[in-house]
Amino acid sequence: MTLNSEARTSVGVAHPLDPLSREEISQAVSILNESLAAEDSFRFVSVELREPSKATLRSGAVSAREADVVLIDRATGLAYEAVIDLDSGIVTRWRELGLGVQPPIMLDEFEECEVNCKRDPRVVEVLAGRGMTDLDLVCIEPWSAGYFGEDAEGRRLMRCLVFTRLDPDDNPYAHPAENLVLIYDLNSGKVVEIEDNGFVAVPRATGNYLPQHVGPARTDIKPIEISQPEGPSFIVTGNHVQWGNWSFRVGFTPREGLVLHQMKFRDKGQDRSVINRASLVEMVVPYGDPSPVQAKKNAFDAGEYNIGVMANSLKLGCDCLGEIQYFDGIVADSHGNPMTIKNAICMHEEDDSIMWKHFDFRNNSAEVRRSRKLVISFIATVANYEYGFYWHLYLDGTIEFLVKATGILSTAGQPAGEKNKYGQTLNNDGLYAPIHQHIFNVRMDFELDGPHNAVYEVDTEIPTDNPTLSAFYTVDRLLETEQQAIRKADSSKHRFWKIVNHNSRNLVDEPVAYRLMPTDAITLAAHDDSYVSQRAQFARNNLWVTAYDRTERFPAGEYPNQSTGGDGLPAWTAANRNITDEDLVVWYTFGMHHVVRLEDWPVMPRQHVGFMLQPHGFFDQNPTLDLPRTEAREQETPTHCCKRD
Ligand code: ABN
Ligand code: CU
Repeated sequence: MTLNSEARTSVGVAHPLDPLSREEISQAVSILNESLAAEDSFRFVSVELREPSKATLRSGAVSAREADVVLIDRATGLAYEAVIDLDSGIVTRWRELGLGVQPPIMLDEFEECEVNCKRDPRVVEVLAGRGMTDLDLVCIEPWSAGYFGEDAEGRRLMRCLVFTRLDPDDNPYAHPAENLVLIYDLNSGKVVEIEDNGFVAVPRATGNYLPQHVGPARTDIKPIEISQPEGPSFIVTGNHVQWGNWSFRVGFTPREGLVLHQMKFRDKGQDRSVINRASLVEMVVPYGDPSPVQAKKNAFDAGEYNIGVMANSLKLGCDCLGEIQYFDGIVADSHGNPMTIKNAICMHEEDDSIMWKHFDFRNNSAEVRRSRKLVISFIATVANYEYGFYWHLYLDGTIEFLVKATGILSTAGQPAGEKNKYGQTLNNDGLYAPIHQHIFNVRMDFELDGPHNAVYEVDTEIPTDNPTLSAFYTVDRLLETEQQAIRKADSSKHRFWKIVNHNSRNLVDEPVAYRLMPTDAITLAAHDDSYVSQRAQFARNNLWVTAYDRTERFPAGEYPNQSTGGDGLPAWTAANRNITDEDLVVWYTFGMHHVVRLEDWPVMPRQHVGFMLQPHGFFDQNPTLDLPRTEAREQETPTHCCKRD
């Protein structure tokens, strides 16, 4: 295919930013299988669209469809990056990554790892020593190995934790085999070491949440149906979405899951660019318990496991309610076969209370307009936890990103009856859940009215000359370089950050702007010298701003699995590039400081964290004045009685 963006759009589905189709994935894989990756020992970690450069997209020039492929040769332990030109069928780049660079863990490596661990007689023996004789009930959980000062000598390692079920639908996280770690090499398929840090009895008390365990469901919860008699207000053409004044393209990658491209807002008849590309690009979950096993739990669930590959197929009425538009996610399995995650992305509208209201008490009249949001989301299961990633677009130009965390705590065992200051005891049979954090990073390639933007930090200050003692005002400080823009939130200063375009002025001749409201602005609690802090430096600060470079995609580096640290944001910002009136990228770190509660067990009620981007002088006035009035209705007499005598 060599259609340009215009032509692709005109046929309705094909656009240079559309993810690779199943056919394109197969084509890229067969080109490699017939040439550089002909040996059986090759595995495909990811096959994804190589996005055209911004310059190509902007020019509307013909752009080749290209695939970025990451592979591993298990025989040698070496990993490779390849670029395939799908139009000409040529491998245009083939690069060996160097011994020790470990691409993300593949889905079928999970299963292989479990099977092979259970085949090892040494493992069988150590499990039996802890009372786990029924291997069908044992769950081997493949945690990423991380890096703790030891050279892995090119091995592709997992630190596998062990849990067991008491029966086939029992929750295994109630029964951790504490102090036991199986160190497994995914390339050789062998257990390389069994780390036994001392016997702790496996807790036996159950923690189940299925109806057969908790009993009959309550009957007082009546159905809620969302009805949109005239259908939803969005228009979907291929991967392009128009909703109210918003328009954007939906993308999906193995590493990030949902990606929003080319987000624009129509203002006075013109589509104004806001963000060119936005996605969740990394997360890290460090545990604060220094015990031998827990101290090494630091999953980078996006970069080490490819969180898009772990996306769920969403179900109407369960994961999403209303008039839903689904998008599939197409990825490759480790043999390069295309795999469709049906309904991986859900898009729908939600009523959102009032947008604005005023009651003019002098003439006794009220004007109200209702708000609604467009929700675009996906949910990934990363072993024990579920993460729902939700973009919310509002009619007034606000953008919100929320992560909803649910699923099951990662648990640990201690002697029954003991307590542990590093975690919450969950029962009296030795089960506890260590304190930990979930820290996320979102990458936003801002293009506010064009690519040349700048960022200010806005603090609220009290003037030194303050006779009334009541004065306060905001001070804008331009963050001129990458180093200046490594910042933490500061609620004592009511701090926020403002992305501006100096060349695009609003009604009062100020640069148009969006502001980033730094909510849930946590940073790493672990010591700066800790291994996890070295590897996840993005999580030491809330704000980073970099000069745009299409190769700078992931804040802990392209390959965080077993990384030793320093890659990604710390390396790029060491160049201290100018970020004033440049094409720039904003990276925001936020998250959930998870001090575990009893209520989080046995399955966690959803918690959410996130942040908001709001127009701040981007429009000349409230952009929702033209929203239609809605009909006031008489309350109908409830058909189902709500009164009790
Ligand atoms: N939640 C951490 C994790 C991810 C994948 C596999 C095991 C554990
Ligand atoms: Cu948690």
